[in-house]
Amino acid sequence: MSEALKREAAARAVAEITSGMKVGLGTGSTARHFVELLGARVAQGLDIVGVPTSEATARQARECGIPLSDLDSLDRLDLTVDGADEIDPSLNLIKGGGGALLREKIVAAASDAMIVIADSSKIVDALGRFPLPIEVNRFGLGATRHAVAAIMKHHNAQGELKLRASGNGEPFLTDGGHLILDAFFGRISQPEALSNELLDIPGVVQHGLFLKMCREAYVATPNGVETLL
Ligand code: ABF
Repeated sequence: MSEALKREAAARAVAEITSGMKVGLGTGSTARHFVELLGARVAQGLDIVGVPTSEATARQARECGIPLSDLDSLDRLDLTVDGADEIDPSLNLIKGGGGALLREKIVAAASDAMIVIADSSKIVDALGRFPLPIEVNRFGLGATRHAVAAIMKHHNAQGELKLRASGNGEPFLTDGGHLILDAFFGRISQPEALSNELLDIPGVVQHGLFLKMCREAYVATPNGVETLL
């Protein structure tokens, strides 16, 4: 989908931001548009503070002149605006294709509301076509991988479990210094059970299923931006 559509979804979300708000700033190419457009509003006098969900977003937000804070100084945020890799009809999400899922989930959970911005390619009937990112500790990787594979089998996963690599072939490292396993399910029929089972594995730091966290999604189509509730 085109950058223009992502930008339209982002612009719809920027219209929700008013002075005085504490705003979680998402990560990814759609969220980049949001941060850029928000920065333009700040330059015009919008008085907000942003909490970034990644080092990349923090850098961009600083360049755009958005005042930043963190969840040590602020307990709660009004709103987080972020992208997603998949959105199901209940607004459950897969996130983490960009590798920022842990901070994205911490920031979204500390927010009174989460708005997702996306183009219509992210809409699915059921989650799982996009590989589920699972952030894991480096220690005990083999045992964690074995435990995740067993859960995948139990959930009838149709594909493999892969350690994510970065461009140079080395393992991808998250901002928190963890690794990511990408789990190809094909279709996730019991997302809540899967979420709980994954979080029961000691080496799993967090996973990319965002269940019942998204209040609404602004989805850009060639015919305009639709709001999904
Ligand atoms: C973040 O960026 C991630 O959770 C998700 O993986 C990704 C979506 O990226 P894009 O907007 O570039 O498709 O929101």
